[in-house]
Amino acid sequence: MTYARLRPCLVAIGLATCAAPLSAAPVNFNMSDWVAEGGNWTVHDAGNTVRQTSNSPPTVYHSGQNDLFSRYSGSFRVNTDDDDDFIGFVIGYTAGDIYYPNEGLQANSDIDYLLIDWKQDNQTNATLGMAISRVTGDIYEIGNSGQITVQADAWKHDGVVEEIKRADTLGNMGWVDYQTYGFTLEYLPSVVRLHIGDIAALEVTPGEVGLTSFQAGSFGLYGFSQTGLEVSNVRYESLPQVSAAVSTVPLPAGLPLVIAGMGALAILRRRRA
Ligand SMILES: [Ca+2]
Ligand SMILES: [Ca+2]
Ligand SMILES: [Ca+2]
Repeated sequence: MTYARLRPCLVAIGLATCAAPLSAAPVNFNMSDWVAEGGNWTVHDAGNTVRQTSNSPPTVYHSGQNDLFSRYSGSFRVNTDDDDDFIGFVIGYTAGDIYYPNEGLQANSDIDYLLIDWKQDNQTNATLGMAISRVTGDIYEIGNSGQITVQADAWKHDGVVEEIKRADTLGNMGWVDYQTYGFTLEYLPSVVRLHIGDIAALEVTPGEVGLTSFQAGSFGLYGFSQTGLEVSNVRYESLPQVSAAVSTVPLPAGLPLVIAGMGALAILRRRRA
């Protein structure tokens, strides 16, 4: 191996990153096996499309797998002009984080995930636009009368729903009836990134949320008090797990000697200093 080929690996070790093509190619994700919690989620087109058709308390439809180190993309739309409430995504979600007593789930004691929600219009206690929040408690809310819903933490971004930041551009803009939006969402221990079409809507680090690292959990779709959400063509891609990747990069023969030589040089320099 020539030095020119060796060098990127040396740089990679120094920066704890590597340009090697370690991520899997994106694949279409059959959503038939995802997990519904609340709402009325139905699967169409052999798992290529899901719809949520209930004006319901907070509800999710999640992958049921660990989606840390992943990229999701796809499209969504609200297929009705009825109502003006919340759609969105959850990240780092664990089954039962929204506790539905009637569905036999057990209440989780350590709820902690991210919620990206998007409201179409202003309404009592709720602001139109997209935001990301850290959720640390059960946001299930019995009933859906105006009086109850508009007092819910997920409605107000209050209590167990701590709003972290509004989205760029979309933070003060509602979604549009019948409009199809493309999305790309990346979930890594060090960052969450969301693009809506060409808009870099959100980029959040754990430090902004009060964490040292984002945690394992599922990607999911979200609705609250809004019927007609349709999500299609979801593709999934696993991203390189950097620390593991670096440790498993095979060292070319001779490289350990190069590194040992560099270490000896450093010791000599320190002794001379
Ligand atoms: Ca509407
Ligand atoms: Ca409404
Ligand atoms: Ca509603």
